[in-house]
Amino acid sequence: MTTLIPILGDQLSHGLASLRGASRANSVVLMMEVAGEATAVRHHQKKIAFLFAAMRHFAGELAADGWTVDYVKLDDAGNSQSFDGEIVRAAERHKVARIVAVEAGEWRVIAAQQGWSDRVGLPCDVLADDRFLSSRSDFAAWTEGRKRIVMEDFYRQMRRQTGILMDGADPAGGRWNFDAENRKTPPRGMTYPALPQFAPDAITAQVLDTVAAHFGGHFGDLLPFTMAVTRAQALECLDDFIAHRLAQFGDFQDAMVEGEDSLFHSQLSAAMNAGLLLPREVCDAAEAAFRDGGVPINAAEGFIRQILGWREYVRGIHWIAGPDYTARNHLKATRDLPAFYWTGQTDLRCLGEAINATKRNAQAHHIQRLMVLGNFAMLIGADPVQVHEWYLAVYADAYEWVETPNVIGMSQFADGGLMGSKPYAAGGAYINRMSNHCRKCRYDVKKRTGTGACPFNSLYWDFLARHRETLKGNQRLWRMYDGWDRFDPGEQDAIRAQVAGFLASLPAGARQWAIGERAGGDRAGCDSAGGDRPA
Ligand code: FAD
Ligand code: DLZ
Repeated sequence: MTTLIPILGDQLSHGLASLRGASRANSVVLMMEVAGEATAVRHHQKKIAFLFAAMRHFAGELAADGWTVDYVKLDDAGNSQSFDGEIVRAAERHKVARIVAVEAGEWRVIAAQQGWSDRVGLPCDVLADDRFLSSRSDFAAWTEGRKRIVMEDFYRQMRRQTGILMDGADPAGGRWNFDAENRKTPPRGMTYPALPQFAPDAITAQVLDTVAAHFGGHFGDLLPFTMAVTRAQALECLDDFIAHRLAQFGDFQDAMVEGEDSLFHSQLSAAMNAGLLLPREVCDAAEAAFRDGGVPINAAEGFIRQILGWREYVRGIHWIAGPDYTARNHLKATRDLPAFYWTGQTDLRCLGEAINATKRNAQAHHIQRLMVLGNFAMLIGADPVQVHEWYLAVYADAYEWVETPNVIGMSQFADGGLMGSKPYAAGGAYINRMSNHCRKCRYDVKKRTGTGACPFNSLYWDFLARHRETLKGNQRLWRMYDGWDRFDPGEQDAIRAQVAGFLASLPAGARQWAIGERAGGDRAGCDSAGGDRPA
């Protein structure tokens, strides 16, 4: 009576629910590299390499721990290149009696999991993914009867529930939130600690060859590849962050600096979302550093809020929003995402920096994602589906459970306010305050209209004016509308003309891929609600 335990690429945790309840003697763990996933959107080359390398190392660890592991490599003969096909083949290979899986983080894959029982004619249990601090049902229960589903309220509830950063019934440090202290500008000449780097071993080197051969046409730089691909390496990264960067995380959390890709950020999201690190242990490590006196409260609280608060909150929103969330388009935005999101070739310095960091690392930090890339896409009226597909493809930490609430909700306001109470729209002044990009930019951040004016400025005002009917009832925006109304009609016309000219000059759109579409040649082997972000 063999049980088949499929483990997906973002389920690389030794304590996974399906493994916890299983016996090594009667189980076969199935892991599958399939082109269908790598091309569901054309994922960044580095993201595919990271996942395949992490999967192969994890399989090796399971085998060393006494599990029977059936690992299907991308190039293996007969690989059907889809989860469904591999489940059927493995069920036949191993004379399986039942399947036990853990629920995927994406509606598309959940639908596939729900069909496995019929496909193989065997029972298939799909267990809840309990690697989070709040379950799907707990979050849904928490939202019930609430007038507002606000991150800050949820976060306080999570602090109480978990006891993280609590002194009895009170928040450690006497306040729940120290965000007001977390918007500093880094002084000139500040230095930033280097990130740990891991030279590819023989397993990873083989993966790099596979990815180059099959997905070399995808966005992003495959090399150099220095990412952590095992739990031991991820723990090293966590220790390094706590020792060298956490203390200043809070102060400079929202800063952007030319040529500095990571600043004081943890860069732990890819490892956490693949399951190499668990959120509780990351929060505990940050709290311990605070309790030991090495890290100030604004840093520890600011960091823990990102994980215990935002990460859990966005996951909860993903599940309550349902499978049609990505189809929401509250602002009726239809413009193609400009081609430079895929090439990095733009003379807007802040966008170029963020896109090129993304290209190099499959990573960009929060303010780049929200206030540069997302803000620009929303201001120009980019189609939210295209924006969603871009984010899902290009970031190593992107899976729908975490990406869609951030993109469809927080950054594009396409959900009309389920996730945030107002759009995160900003002009050039915000980017200038939080970065040193504008100094070297060819556009003048102080100018709203005329030759060389920073496009963010006119786009910001035009966005507000364009969406007045939709947004005018929003109490948090009256000050901005007051600002618009103070412009004389001539200035308002000049802003509109400036935007029309700019939009006409944008490079033609380049929708690379749509979920569900497949191109033969690309198949391998075959074909602010919480109020703690600026606005
Ligand atoms: P740090 O700044 O060090 O933060 C610590 C941790 O907090 C992160 O590792 C992450 O686990 C968590 N976190 C912080 N903010 C969020 C958030 N808003 N949602 C979820 N977790 C959060 N994060 C992803 O993990 N995957 C995504 O696909 C993703 N897409 C995003 C898209 C947009 C438009 C925006 C605005 C944000 C997105 N984020 C996403 C959140 C955030 O930008 C990244 O988690 C962060 O940049 C990862 O870098 P880091 O590990 O250095 O984070
Ligand atoms: C993202 C991704 C990619 C590119 N490739 C694979 C793969 O070959 N095998 C696998 O098990 N998982 C992969 N993943 C992650 C899945 O897409 C992810 O598990 C689902 O989207 C659910 O979150």
